[in-house]
Amino acid sequence: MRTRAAVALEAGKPLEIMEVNLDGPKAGEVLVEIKATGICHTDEFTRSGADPEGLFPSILGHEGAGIVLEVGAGVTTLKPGDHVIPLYTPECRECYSCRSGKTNLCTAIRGTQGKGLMPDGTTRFSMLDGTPIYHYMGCSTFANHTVLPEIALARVRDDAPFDKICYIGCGVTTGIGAVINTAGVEIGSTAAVFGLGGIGLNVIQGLRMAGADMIIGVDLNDGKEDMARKFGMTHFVNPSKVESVTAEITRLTQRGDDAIGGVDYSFDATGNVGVMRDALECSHRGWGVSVIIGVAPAGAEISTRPFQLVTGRVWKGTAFGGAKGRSDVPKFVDWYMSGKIEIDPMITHKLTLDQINEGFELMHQGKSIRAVVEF
Ligand code: NAD
Ligand code: AHE
Ligand code: ZN
Repeated sequence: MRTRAAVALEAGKPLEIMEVNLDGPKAGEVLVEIKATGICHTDEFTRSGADPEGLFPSILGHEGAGIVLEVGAGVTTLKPGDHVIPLYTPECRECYSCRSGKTNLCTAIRGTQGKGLMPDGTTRFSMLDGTPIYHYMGCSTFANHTVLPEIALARVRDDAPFDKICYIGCGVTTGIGAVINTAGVEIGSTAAVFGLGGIGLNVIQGLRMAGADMIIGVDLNDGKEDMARKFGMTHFVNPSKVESVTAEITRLTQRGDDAIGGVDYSFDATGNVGVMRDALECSHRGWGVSVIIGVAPAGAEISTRPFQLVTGRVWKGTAFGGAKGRSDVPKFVDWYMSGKIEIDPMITHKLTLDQINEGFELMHQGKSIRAVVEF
């Protein structure tokens, strides 16, 4: 079939909207009509050329929602008409990683996924002249239709709006999951969140759900403060307006019986390795846990004095908030539908596929939280 897609032809160039060829689903695969997709900073990371795994030409996008149109041979858990959310972290429930119960990082298809291919080592997308187009994160949601492995689709309830639940495909689950699954934040905790964008706001939402007392938000953009306060942020620090962000957070968290100060939990949602260091070093001596969510450019490395870890701080990372996609994503959708979590205010812009590059510009200008493309 043919479908319309935004194609990343070259690193650093705007996406180009065009008709592309899409082959039907092979065994174990599913054809999905994408109804809506968010634009996550990771799409920008890859579009820009900063992703060491970036491939071109490719169809980016990994935060989508849609409807199953057709299933390939052997698919048993999905049927045409089912509403689904694509999963860049699949859940096969059979590989060594899934069986371990210790991680959400299913390894069944990670090798081919990182090469922009379906599990059989081929691509379903091509240009009208026959040039193959790579898949992205196994999802390629910047296309009106896409093909995914069955294990990379979460079936969700039929009454949930696509233009909101697409965000559960990455940002919502990553932010809330980082708090609940990765950090395991307890009631009464203190926390700092670096980067108040599409992920950081969901970390804040997760911290409020977990019962944190003090939630310090950190962002270079003062324009992010109001929205973050609506989601539960109690204090705001703009690092460009203080001498040292770690000293400021230490000062805010010192109490009568604790002259040391520092947060119980911190989160990096910027992708900046200097910020990751600050996030670790503002966590409390003896027990502070710092979670890296941000994705850093090729070649970037983190550093700190080992003494920071010797004295009890723990550095962790999280992918997709530690969530197991097929098991957990339907629950996130239920939480949204019952009002337990909020999504609507974070979807600040709605665009058509033809306007998708405006979504990237809004992100750069710091004007959007999530721009969602509706097909
Ligand atoms: P975003 O662009 O919406 O938000 C980033 C925020 O960080 C912005 O508000 C920006 O002003 C702020 N910021 C940038 N540099 C800063 C600095 N030096 N100090 C303080 N604030 C700063 O991006 P997003 O969609 O929220 O994504 C955030 C990061 O998380 C990206 O690196 C993205 O690739 C990554 N990410 C990781 C996962 C995962 O599973 N680990 C999932 C989704 C996104
Ligand atoms: N390709 C990059 C890594 C990018 C990365 O870390 N991706 C996250 C999800 S970001 C979603 O917005 C992830 O899931 N990582 C686990 C994995 O297996 O990719 C690089 O640096 O090579
Ligand atoms: Zn993402």
